[in-house]
Amino acid sequence: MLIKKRSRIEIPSSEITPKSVYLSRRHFMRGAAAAVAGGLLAACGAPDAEPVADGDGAATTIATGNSAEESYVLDAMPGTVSSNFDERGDPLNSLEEITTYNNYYEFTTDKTRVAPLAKNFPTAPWQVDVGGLVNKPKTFGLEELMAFEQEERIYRMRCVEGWSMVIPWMGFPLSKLLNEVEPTSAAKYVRFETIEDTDNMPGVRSSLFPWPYVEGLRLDEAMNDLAILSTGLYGQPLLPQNGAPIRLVVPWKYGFKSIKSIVKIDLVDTMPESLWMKAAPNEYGFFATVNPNVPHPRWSQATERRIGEFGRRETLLFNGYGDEVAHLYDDPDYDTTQSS
Ligand SMILES: Nc1nc2c(c(=O)[nH]1)N[C@H]1C(S)=C(S)[C@@H](COP(=O)(O)O)O[C@H]1N2
Ligand SMILES: [Mo]
Repeated sequence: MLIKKRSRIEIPSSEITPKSVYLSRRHFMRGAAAAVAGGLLAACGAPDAEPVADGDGAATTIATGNSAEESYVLDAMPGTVSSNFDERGDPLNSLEEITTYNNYYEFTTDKTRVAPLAKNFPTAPWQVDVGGLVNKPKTFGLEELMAFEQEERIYRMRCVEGWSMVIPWMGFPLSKLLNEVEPTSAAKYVRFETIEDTDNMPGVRSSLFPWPYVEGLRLDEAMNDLAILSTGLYGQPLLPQNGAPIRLVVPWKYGFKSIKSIVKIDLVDTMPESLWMKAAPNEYGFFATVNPNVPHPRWSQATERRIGEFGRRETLLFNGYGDEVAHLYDDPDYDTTQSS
C-alpha cells in the first residue's frame, strides 16, 4: 500500500475506510444475488446506507425498443446498488445529477442540454471492432459485451474543469476484453474511438473539433484492474448522455479520458493522439492523471466542486486511487507535466 503518497493529503482518520470494507464494496455484484449481497455489504460497511431502489423512468427509455440486443443489456442489470457511499465514505451522486449534467461534445458543449439532445440516439444494434496488434481481432456485438460478467464499481469522477461526482457504474474490466483478443508483444498502447454519427449527433457537424473523439491508454494502464468498460450505472443500462451502450471509465485520470460510445479499439505501438491533444496540445496531455499539484494552464487543480455540494473539496493525487495506480508511473518517461 502506498500510504506515504496518500498521507501528503491529510485524510482525517475518520474518513479512512478499512481496506477489507473497501475491497468488499468494490467487488462486482454477481448476477441475481446482487441485490441481497448489496444490502449486506451496505449494512456492515456503512450503517446508514440503504440500497438504492430502481431509478425512475430512466431505464424505461432504453427498454421501450425491445430489440433482442436491448434485452441482453437489461437482463444483465440488477437495478440496485450495493452502497450509497464510495470507499472513502463520500455519498453517491443522484441518478438525476449523473444523467442531466454531462460532457458529451458530439451533442453539445452545454452540459444541461446533452440529455435532451441525446434522448433518441440509437444505441442498439451496436458493434465494437477490436483489432490492431492482436492475435485474435474480434467484432463484439452487444450480446458478447454483456456476456462478460457485469460488476458494480463505485468510483469518483473528476472532470478537468474542476467538478466531480461519485458514480455507481456497472461494467467489466477492460483487461478481460483485451485478454480475449490477445495483444501481441508489439502492442504498447490502446486507442479508443467514439462513434461519429453525423445524423444523430448535432455537435459532430461542427468543425470546431477534430472528430471522431479519440482517447488512449498505455497498455499497462489499460490492464490495471480499475480500468473498466461500463455498460450501466445505478444497476441500469447506460443512457445515451453517459456514453451508451459502452464507455471507458478510468477513475484516476481526468474525466475526458473516459471516452463514451466506443465503436473501435485498436492495439498500437505508438502513443495515440487524442482529440484533446489535437485540439489544444498546450492544455491537454496523454496521461492526464488527476494531480492537484499541476495546474491547468488556465486554472488551479487543487480543489474541486462535488456536484450537489456547497463549497469545494481538496482534489486528491490520482483522484485518491494512488494505492492502485501510482506504481504505473514510477517509469521515468512519465511526464507529470502532461497531467492536465
Ligand atoms: N465521446 C466523448 N466522450 C467523452 C466526452 C465527450 O465529449 N465525448 N466528454 C468527456 C468528459 S470531459 C467527461 S468529464 C466525461 C463525462 O462523463 P459523464 O457525462 O458520463 O459524467 O465524459 C468524457 N467522455
Ligand atoms: Mo471533463
